[in-house]
Amino acid sequence: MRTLMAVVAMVVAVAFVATVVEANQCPLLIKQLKDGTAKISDAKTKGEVEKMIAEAQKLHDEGKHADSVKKCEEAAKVAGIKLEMKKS
Ligand SMILES: [Cu+2]
Repeated sequence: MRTLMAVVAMVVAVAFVATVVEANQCPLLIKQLKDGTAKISDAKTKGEVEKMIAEAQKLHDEGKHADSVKKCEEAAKVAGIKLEMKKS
């Protein structure tokens, strides 16, 4: 019983840390995207990327961090930006 509780506590702790790391990841990626977008000269691409950044921000605000990171990766691809992921 004692072992089971220790395992449960461990799993909860790991899940908690993972969530915090993910939650911190999005603003970091969004910042990189915003900095990179400033250098895009093509107005159409720029608008598209800005829209995706806004969506990523919204997903992050809603707590959907994994989706937000995915959206950031998509935006980076369109923008031609290489994102630096935070190492956990
Ligand atoms: Cu987030």
